[in-house]
Amino acid sequence: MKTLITVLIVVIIAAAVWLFLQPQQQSVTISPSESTVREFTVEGSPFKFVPNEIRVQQGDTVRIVFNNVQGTHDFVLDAFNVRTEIIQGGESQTIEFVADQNDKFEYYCSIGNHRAMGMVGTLTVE
Ligand SMILES: [Cu+2]
Repeated sequence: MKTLITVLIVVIIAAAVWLFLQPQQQSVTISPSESTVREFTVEGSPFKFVPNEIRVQQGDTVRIVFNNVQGTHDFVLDAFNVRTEIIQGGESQTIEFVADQNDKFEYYCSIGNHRAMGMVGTLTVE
């Protein structure tokens, strides 16, 4: 009986600690109330991105759904350290980041010479 009570107390303390930690972890990442999520769908095909221009406000959370229409491609944005995996035509992958720098940034496909062939676009953070 004592063991059962001890186990119950430990479980309750663990749950309390867990509940206590949850909101803290959320507030450390980003404060969702202050950040607008902007979602864009970008299509990749030989050898272009559509659209090849994206505009957001500084502080926005940017979600990019990369739809690969044809070929083998990825979507890379070095400035924010995000990239999709290399995916095949018909596949899709989503990346998300906070646009915390104010400037123009190039996104591109890192496969072979695709970047030089025109698989580039500009993200403008205003
Ligand atoms: Cu490509």
